[in-house]
Amino acid sequence: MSKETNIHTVNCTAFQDQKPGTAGLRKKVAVIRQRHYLETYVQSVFNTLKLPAGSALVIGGDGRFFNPEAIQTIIQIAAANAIGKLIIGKDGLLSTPAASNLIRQQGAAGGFILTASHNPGGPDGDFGIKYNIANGGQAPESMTDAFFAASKVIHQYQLVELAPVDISKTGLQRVAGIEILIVDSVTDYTRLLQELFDFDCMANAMKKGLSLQFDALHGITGPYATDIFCRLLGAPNSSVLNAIPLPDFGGGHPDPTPVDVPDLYQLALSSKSPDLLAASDGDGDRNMILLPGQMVSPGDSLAILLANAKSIPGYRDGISGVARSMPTSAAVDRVAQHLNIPCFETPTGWRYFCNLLDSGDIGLCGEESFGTGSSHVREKDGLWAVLFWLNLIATSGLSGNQILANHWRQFGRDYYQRYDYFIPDSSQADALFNELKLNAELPLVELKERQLKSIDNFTYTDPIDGSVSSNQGVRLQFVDESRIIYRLSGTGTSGATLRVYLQQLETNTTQHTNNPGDVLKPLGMLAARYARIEHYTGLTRATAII
Ligand code: VG1
Ligand code: CO
Repeated sequence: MSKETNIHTVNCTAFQDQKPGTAGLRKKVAVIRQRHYLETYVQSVFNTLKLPAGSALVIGGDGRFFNPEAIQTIIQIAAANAIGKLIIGKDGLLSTPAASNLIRQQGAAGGFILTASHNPGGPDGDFGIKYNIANGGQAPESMTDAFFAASKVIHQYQLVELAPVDISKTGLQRVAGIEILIVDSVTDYTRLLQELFDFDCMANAMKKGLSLQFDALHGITGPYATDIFCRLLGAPNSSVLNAIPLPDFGGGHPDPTPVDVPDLYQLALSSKSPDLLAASDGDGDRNMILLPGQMVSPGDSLAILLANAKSIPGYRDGISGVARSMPTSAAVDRVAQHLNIPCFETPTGWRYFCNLLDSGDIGLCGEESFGTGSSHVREKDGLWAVLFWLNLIATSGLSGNQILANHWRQFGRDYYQRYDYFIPDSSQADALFNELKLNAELPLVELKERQLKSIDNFTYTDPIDGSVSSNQGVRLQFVDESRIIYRLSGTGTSGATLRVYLQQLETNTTQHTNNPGDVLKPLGMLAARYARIEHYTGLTRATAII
C-alpha cells in the first residue's frame, strides 16, 4: 500500500482558544485531551510552516502525564504531512535545553517540545506544546500568532493511523515511510557541556570536599544530573534528590524557588549546608542557586556569570554582549558597562534573546524567573547554570558567598523580589492592568513615598528583524534607582497572575542584609497601593513572594 493511501483526512471544528503564551501553548490536561484538540493544533503548525517534504523534526518532553500519548499523535500527523525523519528522545524524554541542542546538532527543521515547564503535572495538572525552529529556539511571536490564526479556521487534519511506535529503544526504524530515530536523551547534551566546562577541575574540587546538593524535583533533569554530577564528577548518588522523572512530579510543583523547594532552602540556611545547592524546573531550563545561608537572586547570578566568564573554558575569549529580560534586575547592566560591552533589554520570554544570540551580538542572557543561558543552545539551561557556578567555585578557590560578597563590593547590590498575586477572576486583573496602562500614558503624578522618574509600558523593537512587541509590562522608575514593574503572567492555565517585580539598589556595602524582604517591604506596599490591588481584587497580600 502506498504511503498516500494510508493518509486519513479527519473533519473537525476549530477550537478558538489555542493561543500560545510566553512559552508555547499551555492548557489543563483535560483541555488538551479533548477529541481533536492536539491534532488540530499540530496540523495548524504544519499548515503555517509548510515545511519541505522530507524535513526532519525533533520530539521530546519533560515526561509529564500525557507525554507518551501526545508523542504518538504527533508521529501520526507528521507522517501524514510529509515529514521525512523524526528524532525522538528515548521514552519521549528530552529536557528543553537538550531538545534545543538536538535540533541544532541534527540539522532538523525544528521540533515539538512537550512541557508546561514549572506548572504542575498529572491528570489534573497542565500540559504544553511548543514549536522550536531550526536554530533551536522557540518560534518567534509572528509565527506563533500565525499558528493561532490557522488554528481558528482549521476544519480538517491529516493523519496516518499507526500502531504505537516503540520509543523505548534507541536506534533507527522506518514506519509509514518516515525514519524514526530514537536517541539517548542525555548523551549529546552531556557532551556539549563537557566542551564548555572544566570537568577535571570540578571533579578534583569535589574529591577534595566541595559538596553539592541538587534537587531534580522529579522533573526531567534527574537523569542528566545523575550522569553529570555522579558519573562524571564523582559526586555521591545522594547528591541528586528526586532524580526519577514522574508524570505528576510526585505531586509537587516543579518550580525551583525557595517557596516550592522549602526543604532545600532550609538545608541551605542550616549549619549542615553543602557548599552549593541547586534545583531545576520540570523541563530543566530554570535554575535556583543556593549558597550556605542565602539564595543567589537570578539577576545577581547573571551579573556574576558575566563578570567571571573568562575563567570558564567555553567563554575564555570573553562575551560579546549580554541581554536581560526587562524585569530582570539591572545588576548585569553595570557589569556590561564595566566590560564595555552592549547590554540589551528584551521582553519576558526566552524567544526574544534568540535573534541576538544568532547574530552574535550577545553571548549570555538571563531572565528574572531563575533562567540563564548562553549561545550554546537557544533555550535557557538549568544544569548549565549550576555547572557554571560549580566551575567558578572550583577554579577560583573561593566559596560561593565570597564570590557574591566580592561582586557586591565592586558593583553594588540590587535587592530584588517578585510578588505574585493570583487572581481567580481574570477580568479583575484586566481592569487593574488597564488602569496601569492608562497611568503610563498620563503625566507623572507625585507620590508621597518616593519620587517618580518615569512610567511607561515597555515596547521592544528587535534590533535584528525590526519586529515590534508592545505592551510588555508597566514600569515605574524612581529617582533613587529603585523600580517597580507590573506584568500579567502568560503561562497560567486558569485565572490570572499579576507579577510585581521590585528592585532597589544599595551601594553602601556595609549595609548588606541577607533579608531582601525587609529592604523591599516599603516598595511592595507602594506597588500595591499604586496599582490599587486590593480595590480591584480584594487581595490584601501577595499570594507568593519569591
Ligand atoms: C514565566 C516567567 C518567564 C519565562 C516563562 C517561561 O512566564 O516569568 O520569565 O520566560 O515563564 O518559562 P510568565 O508569563 O508566567 O511570567 V519556563 O521555565 O516555561 O519555560
Ligand atoms: Co521551564
